[in-house]
Amino acid sequence: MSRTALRICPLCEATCGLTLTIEGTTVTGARGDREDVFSKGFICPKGASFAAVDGDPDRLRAPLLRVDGELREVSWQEAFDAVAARIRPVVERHGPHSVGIVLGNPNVHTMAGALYPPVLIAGLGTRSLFTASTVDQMPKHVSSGLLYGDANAIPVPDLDRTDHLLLIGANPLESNGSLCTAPDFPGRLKALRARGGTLTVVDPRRTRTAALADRHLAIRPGTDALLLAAMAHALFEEDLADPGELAPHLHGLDELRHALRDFTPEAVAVACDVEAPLIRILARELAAAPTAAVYGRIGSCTVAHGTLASWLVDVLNILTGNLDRPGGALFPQAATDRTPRPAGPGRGFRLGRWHSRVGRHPEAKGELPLSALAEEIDTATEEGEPIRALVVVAANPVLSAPDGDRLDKALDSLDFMVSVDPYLNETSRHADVVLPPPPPAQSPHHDFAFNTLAIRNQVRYTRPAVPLEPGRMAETEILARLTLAATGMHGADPTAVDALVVEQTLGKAVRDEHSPVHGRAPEDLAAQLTGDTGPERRLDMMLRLGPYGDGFGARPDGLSLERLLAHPHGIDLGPLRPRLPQPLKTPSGRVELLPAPIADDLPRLRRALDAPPAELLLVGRRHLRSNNSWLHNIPALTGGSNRCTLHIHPADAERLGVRDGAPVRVRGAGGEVTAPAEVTDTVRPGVVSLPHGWGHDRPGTRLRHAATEPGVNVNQLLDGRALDPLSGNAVLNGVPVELTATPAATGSYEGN
Ligand SMILES: Nc1nc2c(c(=O)[nH]1)N[C@H]1C(S)=C(S)[C@@H](COP(=O)(O)OP(=O)(O)OC[C@H]3O[C@@H](n4cnc5c(=O)[nH]c(N)nc54)[C@H](O)[C@@H]3O)O[C@H]1N2
Ligand SMILES: Nc1nc2c(c(=O)[nH]1)N[C@H]1C(S)=C(S)[C@@H](COP(=O)(O)OP(=O)(O)OC[C@H]3O[C@@H](n4cnc5c(=O)[nH]c(N)nc54)[C@H](O)[C@@H]3O)O[C@H]1N2
Ligand code: SF4
Ligand SMILES: [Mo]
Repeated sequence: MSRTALRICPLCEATCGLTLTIEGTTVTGARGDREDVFSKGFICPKGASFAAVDGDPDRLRAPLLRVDGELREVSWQEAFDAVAARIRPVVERHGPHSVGIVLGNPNVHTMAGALYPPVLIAGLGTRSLFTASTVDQMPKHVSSGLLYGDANAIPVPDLDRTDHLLLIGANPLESNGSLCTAPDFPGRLKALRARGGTLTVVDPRRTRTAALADRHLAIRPGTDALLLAAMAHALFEEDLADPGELAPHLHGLDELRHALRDFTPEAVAVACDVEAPLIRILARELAAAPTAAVYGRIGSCTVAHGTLASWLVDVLNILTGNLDRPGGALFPQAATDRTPRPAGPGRGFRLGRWHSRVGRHPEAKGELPLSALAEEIDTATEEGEPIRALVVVAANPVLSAPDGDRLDKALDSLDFMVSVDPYLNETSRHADVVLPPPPPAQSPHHDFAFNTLAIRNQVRYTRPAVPLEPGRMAETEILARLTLAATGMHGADPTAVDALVVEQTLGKAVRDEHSPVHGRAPEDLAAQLTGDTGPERRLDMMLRLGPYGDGFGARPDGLSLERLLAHPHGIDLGPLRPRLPQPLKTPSGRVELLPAPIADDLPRLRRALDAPPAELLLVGRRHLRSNNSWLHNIPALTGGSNRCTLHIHPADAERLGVRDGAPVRVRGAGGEVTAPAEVTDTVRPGVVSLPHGWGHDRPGTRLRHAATEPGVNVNQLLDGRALDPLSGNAVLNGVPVELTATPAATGSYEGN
């Protein structure tokens, strides 16, 4: 007999509600949940393939332990015993920083990833923390930290109400959006145009998003900061800079104007390959629109001036009065946010509180650059111990970070490595212990992170759609047990981790005079928590303490887990609302328009004006049916146009003797790969594009379908040295490369 169950999709940031069809305990289909308060039935091909993703026969079913060089299935007990026995001696002998932690992208798509890594990091006391953020959005965190005093205060474009969207280096028609959670992003862009609004897309490729736009600027990769600086300059010069109601909350407007004086449209035009009059038009359009939002993503972050570009995105929103107003870019307020404290000065945001040992990279948000992981393992210095043990949760840095070959070797040299991963892949194959989480249908879901980035305030929670298979362990319990094993409390009840967090959080809340539970007894509050599991009780606690919460009875109409469970399709909490100055945590209590680290980095941007452009620059791309490195094993999501080919413009192909379909050798600072050419005028001249997440041809993995069409690892072209200095973010776009048409131009694909 078949039944249905609701499950929020974990496969991208859009967080669509799905209705799963279930036969017995097997998911057999998925469709969009039309009653979902946020996604209203939208689904994409990935969500529609949920059953195949969930039921992939290559998913690991039991923990693996390396015995005599080989990974063998063992019991959970044996696996955690090994973790405890092997990590603790490393900590005791070499100190906490010799244990590294790597957190990958899916952690923001699981409850386990939101709730337990912070406890693990604090418990270990290690500074060797690396996450996918430094190959992604760290520049935006740094920019927000400096502007607003809070690295997580990221304004999102008000897609449904804006009159004008300037979209930079993002391709939501393939990615479905990022740092802007919006189910049916494509439909919302079409609606923007249908209501008379305008869409401008800045991208070196004519993407499907660009094809939808009123205007597409095929900018030279890596030069967006120059373009945006020139637009800001034009606003000042033409007296169009008018922050309006924001003015009392701003600090440094005159200094900003002065700092941008050299970046005239005429000065940047050659570097950006965008004509100066057009830059002025863009600035005027932005200022003239009744409301407008500037929004930048991967193409504006993973570049040499990523932090400056991210900062300038917000600067333009501020100068045109669009920050924090409907139709502009606003700060969401999620249900599990802390109760907002009254506006006032805060502690601010600091960079570089410590540095990486080898490359001396400053920490950002407590993290070191993922690009530096290999050297932190394979290079000894007098500074301190190299990393000798590694905890990897939901990450595949061998493919997603620069120079996978070096990282491959470095991982092999570790004393101990544990991976929490459903697959034996390019990274987890190096682990001594692999702890496989259950498939998503067996896991609960709540979007702690993405609700803070959503274009509408709303809250949804789905319980596991099917029970845990025998022999499976919930990922929340895996991470709780891993935390205990790694921090010297091996064998303790895993619910102790939740109890500890609850005790600390409630203890703090009752001491906080602005909390709805001020002065109450933490034990009484803890006793009121509902939920079947530790993670559910923690969700209940966060909801009840949060901005919409019931305050444990103080606001009887407020949110709680119980209330949420009574609304299986979610609860809409309304459109984004202006919130300033409350979110500001700068010491001045105002928006710091020209923070010192930004001002200090501007000379580097000025020098970029005179740098001769490389002949060929590499950029990435995403495909609608992809998800970084880990969906190439699903037959329904591969094939067709979802291939690892090198996009090259016809003029470049002709000049370099490259034929469509023929293998081309691409060389970069970190190595070379050979991929078939796809001659297309969707890339601008002087730019080639390879997607990331491919290169499934290493031995010792268990990704049978992915191995049939492995593709090549684009990140092998990088050596890890090119970083945005403020954020430590890898430069993944705008990378100089050289091409050689291989002589065997047979038209067939031979890989490397
Ligand atoms: N050249 C280039 N490189 C890039 C990018 C680019 O645009 N260009 N993009 C970058 C970006 S934005 C990101 S976010 C990173 C992503 O980089 P990563 O986070 O390293 O890579 P993913 O491919 O998302 O791999 C996630 C891992 O998690 C596992 N996994 C899947 N589901 C679960 C789960 O529920 N629980 C657990 N524990 N594990 C799970 C998968 O098997 C896989 O091993 O890649 C970056 N790399
Ligand atoms: N289908 C699919 N969806 C995904 C993912 C996936 O792998 N596949 N990954 C998820 C993740 S982890 C993330 S972070 C998001 C990313 O979401 P997006 O940022 O929307 O993703 P991309 O498709 O990489 O879009 C980046 C665009 O920037 C362009 N670009 C490259 N260099 C430059 C430059 O210098 N300047 C400008 N202006 N543009 C440039 C590229 O051509 C590309 O079209 O997507 C998420 N969603
Ligand atoms: S758009 Fe994203 S969240 Fe929605 S169904 Fe597709 S993959 Fe899932
Ligand atoms: Mo990402």
